[in-house]
Amino acid sequence: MTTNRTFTMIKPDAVENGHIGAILEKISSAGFKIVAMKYTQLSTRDAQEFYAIHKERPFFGELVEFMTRGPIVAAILEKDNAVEDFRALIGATNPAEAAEGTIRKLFATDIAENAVHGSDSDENAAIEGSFHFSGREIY
Ligand code: RTP
Ligand code: MG
Repeated sequence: MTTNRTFTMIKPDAVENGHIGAILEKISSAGFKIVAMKYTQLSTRDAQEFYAIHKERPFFGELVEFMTRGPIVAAILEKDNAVEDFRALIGATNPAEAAEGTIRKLFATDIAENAVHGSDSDENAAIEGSFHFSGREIY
């Protein structure tokens, strides 16, 4: 994966609340091209592995339970400066602190159920994209 890509998930809360279409529209309007996408559900093991970096945090159990409770949309997005620009588009982790117009401000419930994931570095974007997609699923 090259450095003009990032990885995202539309999380179970946003799927449950019917926001898939609106979130994809925001992503597309902001100039991101979808190069891979799937509708899927994480197993407990998947979520524990995906969020392994947070395994010592007090919210880890709650995070794994949340991320596995229903389907998600996983996607790889392409744009110049993708990682940084996508983090700006989604807004702060806590929607109460997220800027107006950001995806989390518009669609998140709270700091735990915050509608979307965005990779935090080029290295993690590559790791996370490969976690969900094989080379043949990326166009
Ligand atoms: P993400 O990885 O999902 O894009 O979110 P992020 O970088 O903005 O936040 P991070 O610190 O990586 O946390 C990962 C996810 O864990 C949940 N969380 N819950 N209850 C809490 O205090 C708490 N803090 C974080 C959120 O779902 C957060 O996005
Ligand atoms: Mg993070």
